[in-house]
Amino acid sequence: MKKIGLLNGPNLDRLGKRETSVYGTTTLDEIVAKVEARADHYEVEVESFQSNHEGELIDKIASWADSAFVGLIINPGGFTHTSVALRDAIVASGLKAVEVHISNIHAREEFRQKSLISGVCCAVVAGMGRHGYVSALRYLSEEA
Ligand code: CA2
Repeated sequence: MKKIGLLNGPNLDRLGKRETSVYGTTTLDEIVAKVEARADHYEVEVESFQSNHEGELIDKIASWADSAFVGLIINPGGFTHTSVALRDAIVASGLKAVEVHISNIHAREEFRQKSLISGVCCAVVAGMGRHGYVSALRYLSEEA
């Protein structure tokens, strides 16, 4: 069975608790549960990991690459706009990656409109809320 990693970066563990007007009321646990349920339907295996620490996210990408994962769904959170290291980790992993943002980063502050991650992903979903994760899963389950 294809293995796909679901990676969420800093502060996404706070989803549904604060800033609900921007990020909605769905918690990260609910998003992960939804993705896992769809994974059964698409007959792929999903492993989820969230961290507020850049190095832990990088280590997880490398460990998934070493464990024969084929795809990566990544919401890098604030690291989207700052992390060359995370970008390099995605390239080094060889994983087919889809970048997901809950909000439409292109309709927000100027500093959010630039992603260091998009250029090393095969697709980007922004502004679809929790649905973006499920769309990314569907794509990777067929294409990765
Ligand atoms: O729209 C997205 O998914 C973001 O990746 C979310 C990041 C933000 O830095 C990116 O520019 C866009 C921030 C996630 C923080 O989420 C919170 C949720 C609840 C309370 C506080 C933060």
